[in-house]
Amino acid sequence: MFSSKEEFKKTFTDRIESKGTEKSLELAHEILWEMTNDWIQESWKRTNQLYEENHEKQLYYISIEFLIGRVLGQNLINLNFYNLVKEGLDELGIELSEIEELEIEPGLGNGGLGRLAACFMDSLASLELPGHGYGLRYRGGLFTQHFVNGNQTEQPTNWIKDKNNVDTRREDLAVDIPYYGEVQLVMGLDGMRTKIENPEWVKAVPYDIPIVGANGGTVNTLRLWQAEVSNRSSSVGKEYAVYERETAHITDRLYPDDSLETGKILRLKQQYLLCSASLQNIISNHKSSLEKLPESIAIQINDTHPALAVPELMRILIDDFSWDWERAWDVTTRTISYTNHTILEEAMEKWDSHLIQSLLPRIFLIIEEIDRRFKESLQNQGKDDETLRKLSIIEDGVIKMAVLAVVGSYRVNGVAKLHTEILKKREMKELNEQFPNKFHNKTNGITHRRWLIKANQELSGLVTEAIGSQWMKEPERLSELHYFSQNQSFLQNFQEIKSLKKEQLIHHLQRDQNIIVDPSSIFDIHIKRFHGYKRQLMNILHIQMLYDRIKRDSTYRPYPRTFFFGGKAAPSYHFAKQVIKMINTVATKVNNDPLARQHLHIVFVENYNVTQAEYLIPAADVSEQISTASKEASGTGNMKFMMNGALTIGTFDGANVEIFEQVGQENAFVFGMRAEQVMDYEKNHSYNPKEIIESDVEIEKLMEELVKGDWTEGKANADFIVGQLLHEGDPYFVLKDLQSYAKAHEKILDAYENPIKWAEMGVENIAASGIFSSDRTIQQYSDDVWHLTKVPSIY
Ligand code: C3B
Repeated sequence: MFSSKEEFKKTFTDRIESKGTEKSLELAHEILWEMTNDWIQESWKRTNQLYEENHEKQLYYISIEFLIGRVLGQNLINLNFYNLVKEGLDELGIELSEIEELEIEPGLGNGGLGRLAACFMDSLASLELPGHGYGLRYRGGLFTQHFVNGNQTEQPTNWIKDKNNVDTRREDLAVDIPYYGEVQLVMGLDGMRTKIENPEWVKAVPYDIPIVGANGGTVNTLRLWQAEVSNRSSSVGKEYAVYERETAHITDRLYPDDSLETGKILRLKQQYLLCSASLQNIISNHKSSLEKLPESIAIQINDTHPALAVPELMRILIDDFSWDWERAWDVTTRTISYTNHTILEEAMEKWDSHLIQSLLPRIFLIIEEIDRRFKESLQNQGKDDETLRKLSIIEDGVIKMAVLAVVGSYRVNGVAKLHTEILKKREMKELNEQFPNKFHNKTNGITHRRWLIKANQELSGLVTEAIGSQWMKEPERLSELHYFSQNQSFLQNFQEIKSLKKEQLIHHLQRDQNIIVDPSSIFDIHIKRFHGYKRQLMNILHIQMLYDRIKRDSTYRPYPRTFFFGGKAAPSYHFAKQVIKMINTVATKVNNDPLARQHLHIVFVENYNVTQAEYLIPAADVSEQISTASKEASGTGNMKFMMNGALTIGTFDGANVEIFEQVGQENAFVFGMRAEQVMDYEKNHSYNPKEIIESDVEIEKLMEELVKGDWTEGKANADFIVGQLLHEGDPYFVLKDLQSYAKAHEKILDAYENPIKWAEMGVENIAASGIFSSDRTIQQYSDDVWHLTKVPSIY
């Protein structure tokens, strides 16, 4: 972009002047955005040219969510221009961080699954691998959260502006998607074919976002589809205004629930639009060598939301290219692979057959045929009825998307070792036995470029000072920090940076929410979506126990702690919303109690998102990863905290298990039941929370207070929480693990008494975190599943 700071400053000021408008931060933002974009466009063109010339295998990652976060700062980091630009702007009296604050992050994801997809995009480009994303361009994104009387309210996030948008419209690549209509058999030159009569057409228009890899050489594409009216639909079977409204609705919002399958027609329309538009686009680029499709492309489906890619690819090959079934099936099942992200029963997608049959009649026929042929082959193998039932794609009028995805893909993976084992041994046991080599593990990762190099530039600088900069390319080299865990001056610098990041967070919160936090307190942070299994409830119950103890026991005066919460609840998830309400109520009580407030402070960060995470994670001393064992498929926040030197308090769940394995249990605070125990209790229905309450005076007292309404505002909130813990049988084992959790917290306080030792443990965490870079994950996918070849960029 510019070879020196002076050159940058000159270009920047020239461009500002040439606008001839009043100087403002907004104008500075606009100009910096344009300058960065100019540079990116060139690399983008060059990357695409290289891919075309080299005919390298391309990966297409289809995902209903891409939670990319703010873009400008990350692009400057990846282009290696961040410091130069920052210093240049400084000299012109402009704060780069303030420019960055003007960007509204596109909320195109709910949580872990969407953020994982974004990390993967960054790693693909940074490893110079030809991998692109396909997603949807939700106009209102995920909702913005506010608290009113402690209750969550939701508003759309309007991230799309008039100018300087992250994406570029590609009208030339728009495609039409048919919904409804009737399937007709027609006679073609080469035999019978099907055709959909009188469908309702919807136009899918792509918007492209450049994905800038490390050093700016490779720029891949994230293509997001937007639904619009199609001019093929001049006569639809309904009033045109209704058609217009319904069409615009399709990509209006992201479904705000990532843990509950909703079965709504609009969601199905979204899923099909994503799959059909993406596949039409992919096939139009590869139609000259369809036979070789599995050699020239790989398609990864991120969870089952894009599982309609399987029948859609079949449809295209059979109906549009006149292939026979066997040939189409062979190519489809060698092209598509699938990642499973959950074993929660309620999140497993199931679609009512009638719904698919009416909205997507041709797709329905193909799914039926896939199911029929699969069942036939199982019968020929002599499978019993029970196995047949479990393996059927369509059962009792319901289409099981996970089974469709497994049957239709060549490889299937879980996202952490424990999760993959549970899939293979329990949830998908029969499928695993049927396809013994299909299942494999790919433990999730996070991009260290956003979560360390960008979010914590100070720590990143310290690491480089100590071990050189090679770790940025090979993050596993962070292990060299191990030798610095005994180096006093390194430890001291680490502590100073932690304090600085706390100050930055405090400043941010003060500005955003007018909250004042004690920088010398322990920052204990629990940020993620609100869900029963993630057990925010256990955290707040523990704080109530601490409060009681402080009030009761005049010798108990623990070191001050600030407990941070952040996260959204799905608008229809009553349990999660009740827990949010209770946390806010408890916060008011504890924060306003003069005695307790000296030791405990509760901060609920409003509207938790990627931007907030970038403030919170580097400032953390303690990372809360306390899900009910067996429920969290992997978790990725756990990795981000570790990489920033926070210590984990956590259960043996998801990727926590591997984190403890890497860093050693002596450098973490491990507690609670194991997955096996939880699953046994569930199987035998043998957990009774009343036994815990009766045998533990502290918990008994806590329950009495809850029943009395000491911790809630209004009876409904109290009744609900008590009802969950007592009458609903405490489904997430909150009371069961509560004392073991409290003990782990005691250990945290003991450890914090020795600041040097604490810092040492933090450094050990950073040193052990390299393996959790998504560069490692992506390399493993590439080696084992996609078989991509690096395309070195020339610049
Ligand atoms: C999440 C899981 O809950 C996390 O454990 C996991 O780390 C991430 O996916 C990424 O693999 N998940 C999600 O965010 N949304 C879903 N629908 C299912 C899983």
